[in-house]
Amino acid sequence: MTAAASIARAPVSSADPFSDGNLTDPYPLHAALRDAGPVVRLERYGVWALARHAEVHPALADWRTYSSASGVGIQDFRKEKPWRPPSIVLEVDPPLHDRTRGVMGRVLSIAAVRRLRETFEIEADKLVEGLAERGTFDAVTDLAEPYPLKVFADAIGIPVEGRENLLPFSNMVFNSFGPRNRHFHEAIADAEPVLTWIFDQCRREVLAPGSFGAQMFEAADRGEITQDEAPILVRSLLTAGLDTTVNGLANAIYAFATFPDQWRVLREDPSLAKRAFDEVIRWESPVQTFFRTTTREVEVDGTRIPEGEKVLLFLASANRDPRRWQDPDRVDLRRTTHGQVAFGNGIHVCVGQLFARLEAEAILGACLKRIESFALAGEPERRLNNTLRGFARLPVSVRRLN
Ligand code: QZP
Repeated sequence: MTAAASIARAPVSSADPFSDGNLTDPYPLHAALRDAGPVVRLERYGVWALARHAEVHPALADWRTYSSASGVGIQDFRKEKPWRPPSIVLEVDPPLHDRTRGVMGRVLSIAAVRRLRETFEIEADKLVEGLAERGTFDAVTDLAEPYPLKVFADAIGIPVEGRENLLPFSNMVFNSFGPRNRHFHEAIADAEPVLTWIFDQCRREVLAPGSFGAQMFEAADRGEITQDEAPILVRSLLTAGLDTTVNGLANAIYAFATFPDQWRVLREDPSLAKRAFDEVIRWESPVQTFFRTTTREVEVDGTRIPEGEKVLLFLASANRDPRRWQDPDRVDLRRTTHGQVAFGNGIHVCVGQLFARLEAEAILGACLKRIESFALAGEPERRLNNTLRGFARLPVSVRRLN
């Protein structure tokens, strides 16, 4: 079968998933793509879309067919120079992937969670206590941003000074996975000082002893990676570990302000706190989409995708696919979230997810002790990004317990 014939066979959409309209409210597009078929050709970009859970979940697990080595953005590294030097854990396949992934996994381990849990909880309590006292605050700028920028940046081991560069940096990287639209160009408009600062924080001399960052260099000392690779893995922590959890935490507060009955459910049964975050990120996935590249011609439920093609995986759409989830647009802490793909699936599944969960549990736990209910206190303001879904502003008011 030729490429031309296969293109004719898949339904075609002229939609732009990265338009302001679709970034503001992606769910009608997701439904249309799912309903169009198991694979849809996005003619505007010359890429293929998978939007149903039945296709997204197994595609994520099939790294041989759906490669990351050509980049997980719309850019094909074999045809264009990558916007940034590629990640040696994200933008790579086995066997190269496995050595660096092993180092990351050992650093971000359960043992590390045990070591840091108390610190993360103390910081969450301090922050939430002040906010509960105030009663009205911005869940983004007063809570979801400062918390990871304190606890996770401390854990990585970078100095406090200059941390205001971290979110602008991840805003660049997460926009760079999409097309060269306004969001990308605005994000990189003043990139140079930000990139210089980030590069500087990846050096051994600035990283606190015992920190995640320092441990990358210790892994190099043991010969698990090269000395040149250690700073690149520190960069991965700084890129992937902040803005993702910022949006996850903001989306969690938004969920409980939107579904106040679910906060009552959680208050009645705090043991649901672990599952609560999974359900929130199923419902409003911080990482909405990313790409893979086919290594061979592949048949997806009767439709062929040629070799060497970019495939856009709609994680957020799979997470709300009514073929997979009952009443998918509702937050329901009692549902089983098994199979949700907000952290991905397969060998690239989020390596930092234990820490994302720890942060969410610490914040929700601190809120459970002090907050009876959340309500929106103004119009939320979205922050549009080619990959991330979240807010620039989220005004909320809380009713304090007792
Ligand atoms: C970003 C890196 C959802 C992912 C695309 C998040 C991500 C993971 C890893 C890196 C960056 O290694 O730089």
